[in-house]
Formats: sequence, structure tokens, C-alpha cells
Amino acid sequence: VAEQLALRRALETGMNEDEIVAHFQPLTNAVTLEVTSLEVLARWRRDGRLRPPGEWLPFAEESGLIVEIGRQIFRAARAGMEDFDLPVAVNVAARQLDEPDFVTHVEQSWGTDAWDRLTIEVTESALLYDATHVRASLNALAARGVRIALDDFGTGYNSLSRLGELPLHVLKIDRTFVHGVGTPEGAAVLRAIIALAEAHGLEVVAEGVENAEELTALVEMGVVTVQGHMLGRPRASLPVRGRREASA
Ligand code: G
Ligand code: G
Ligand code: MN
Ligand code: NA
Repeated sequence: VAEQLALRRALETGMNEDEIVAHFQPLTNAVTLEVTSLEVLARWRRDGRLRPPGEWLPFAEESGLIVEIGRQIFRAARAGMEDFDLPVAVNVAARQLDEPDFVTHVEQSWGTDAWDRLTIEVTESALLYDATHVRASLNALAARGVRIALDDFGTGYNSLSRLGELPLHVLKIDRTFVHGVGTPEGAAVLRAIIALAEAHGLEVVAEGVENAEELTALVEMGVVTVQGHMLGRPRASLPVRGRREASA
């Protein structure tokens, strides 16, 4: 408990002193390797090092601090979208979606003039809260042109039966499945997930692509968009070649 209190104080101070920063990881076309968008990943820069999200994001979510952190991240996402001239994807925790004013928060921090440059990444855990409210919020954003991605697909609770409950545009295949591509069973599972996405009219993103073998197999399976350390790690800024003007 004392530890949690210390963490809360430190995190609150960090939020006020701009220690929560956004890093950006490229999503690339699997064939051309052109960067097509960026995923925004929150980092806590504290005492000269980056504290990995696992050390504080769960606490931020439990304590509700994630709501204010989320607003900061949306502002940083907007700035990154402008700087890099690329669409961005922002992770949103179930706790954020559960907020009555979530859509208003997004309008205030992202703005209302670039909806088509924003994707929101949600996990199936969002449906563990008030599913009716979460659906309504996501529908409202989708109606404005925001794309909704289902993150970590395959690791959640009841993937298949509840897929139809959310307004989805993108399915992000969890890296555990990508890493299984080398075995016949793993490849079959991946193909099944891709077929499922296609049947629902969803775009597929393969996450956690770490080597050429994985990339080649995914291209053969028809995956268009890939993300992972092989294509680029999350960083505070992008190498110039990652920018659109550089490839134009
Ligand atoms: O960022 P990795 O770099 O370690 O991210 C770890 C986890 O934290 C992932 O599940 C990711 O979705 C989540 N995460 C990263 N950034 C954010 C954020 O800005 N908001 C929320 N809610 N979750 C985030
Ligand atoms: O849950 P979500 O998919 O938002 O989390 C993204 C997490 O995956 C971040 O922690 C990010 O740093 C991490 N990540 C991104 N690319 C790779 C990769 O190629 N391999 C591994 N192991 N992790 C990755
Ligand atoms: Mn994500
Ligand atoms: Na993921």
C-alpha cells in the first residue's frame, strides 16, 4: 500500500511535469516497407530513464490516472500526426472507454478536424465494463470517421462470439500468433485468423514481426500491414526516411 501511494505521488508529479511522453512505432506496408501510419506508445521518462509501461500503466488504469494521462497522450498523438504527416493509432484502456465523457475528452485533446487521421486501439477487455456505453462511444467516434482497431487479437476473452459487438475496422493479430508462423499448426492458426478478419471485412495488421521469416510468411498469407521490431521500434522521433516527404 505504501508502495502504491508512492507510485501515485510520483505519477501525479510526472504528469504535471511532462514526464509522460509519446513514442511512435511505424506500421509499414508488408511489401514496399513504406511507413503508412504510427502507433503511439506512452512512456514515462523519469530520472533519466524510460520506465516500461508494465511498471505503471496497470496502476494508472486501476487508479483512474489513465484518464488524464490518456488526454495527454491524445494531445501528443495529434502533435505527432502533424510532425510526421502520418495517421496515428492511440491505445485506449477499458477504463478510459468507461468514462461517460470519453468522446468529449477525445474531441478536446485530439480536436475535431482530423478524425480520418486517427485510429483507436481497444482490446476485448473493453466489453467487460458497461458494454452498451462503450459501444455507444465507439459508434460515435466511428461515425465521425475514426477507425477502431481490435488490439492483441486472439489473447482476449471471447474473441469470436463478440467480434460483431463493436464497430471495428482493423484487427491486430497478437505477436504470439506471428511468432508461431514457423510451424504448420501456427501457420494454420494465422490463416484462420486472417480468413476470419476478411469475413468480417476487417483490415489485418500483424504485430510483433521480428524477422524475415515471419515477414515472408505473412506476405504469402496476404497480410498488407506489419508492425514489429524488424520494421522499426517505438522511438521518440522517426528517422527521416520514415517520413512521408522523404519517400515522396
Ligand atoms: O508500450 P509497450 O511499449 O510496452 O506497451 C505495453 C502495453 O501498454 C501495451 O498493451 C499497450 O497497448 C499499452 N499502452 C501503451 N501506450 C498506451 C497508452 O498511451 N494508453 C494506454 N491506455 N495503453 C497504452
Ligand atoms: O498491446 P499493444 O499491442 O498495444 O502493445 C504493443 C507492445 O508491443 C509495446 O510494448 C511495444 O513496445 C511492443 N512491441 C512492438 N513491436 C514488438 C516486437 O517486434 N516484438 C516484441 N516482443 N514486442 C514488440
Ligand atoms: Mn496497441
Ligand atoms: Na497488441
